[in-house]
Amino acid sequence: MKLYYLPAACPLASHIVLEWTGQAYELQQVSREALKQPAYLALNPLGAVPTLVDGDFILTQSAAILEYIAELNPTAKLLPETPRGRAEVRRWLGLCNADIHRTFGNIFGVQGLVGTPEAQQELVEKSAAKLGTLFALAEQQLEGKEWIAGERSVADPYLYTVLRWADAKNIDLSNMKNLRAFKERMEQDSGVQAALKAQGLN
Ligand SMILES: N[C@@H](CCC(=O)N[C@@H](CS)C(=O)NCC(=O)O)C(=O)O
Repeated sequence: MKLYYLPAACPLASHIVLEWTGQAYELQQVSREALKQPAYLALNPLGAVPTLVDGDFILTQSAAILEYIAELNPTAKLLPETPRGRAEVRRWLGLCNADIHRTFGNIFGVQGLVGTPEAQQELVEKSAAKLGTLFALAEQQLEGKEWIAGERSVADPYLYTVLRWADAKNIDLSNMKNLRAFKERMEQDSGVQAALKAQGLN
C-alpha cells in the first residue's frame, strides 16, 4: 500500500492512521509540479493528494482513504462497529474534511480565488472567523473527552492536521483549551511522531 503526499497537507491524517494500524506501507512524496503532470493525474484526476494505491486499487479522497484503511485493519479499532458509532466518527470527520478543510482552502488559495488585495484580505478575514466558529464545535465536543468521537478513530488525525494549519495560519484558538490539550496529546503519540518525522515536520 502506497500513500502519495505533500508534507503537512491533508494526507498527514491518512499517514497517521497507517501508523496506527501497525502494518507496513510505502510513502511517496509528490512535488506541487508533479501533481499536475499526466503521470500523477492518471492516479488522481484532481491533481491533489492524498492518493492511496493498494495493488490494482487506486483510491482518492481523504474520507474514503481513512475509512478504507480502518476497515482493512479492524483490530486497530479506528471505526466503531455500531451504525451510531460509525455515524459519530463520520460527523466529526465531515466537520474536518468538508467544513474546516474547505474553509482553509479559501486562505491557502486566496490568490487564485479573488483579485484585489482588499478582496483577498476580506476573504481571509471572513474565512478565519468561520474557522473560529467551526473549531468551537470541536472544542465543545472535546469537553471531558480524549478523542473527538469519544473513542480513538480516523477523525482524530484529521482534526490534528487542521489544528496544525490553524497554528501555521495564526488562527487564534488560544481560548480553546480542549483543542490545545488534544493537539498536545496527539503530539505525545508515537504514531503521530513517526508520521511527522517521516514528513520532515519535527
Ligand atoms: N477533497 C480532497 C481534497 C484534497 C486536497 O485539497 N488536497 C490538497 C492538499 S491538503 C492538495 O493536494 N493541494 C494541491 C493542489 O490542489 O494543487 C480530499 O479530501 O482528499
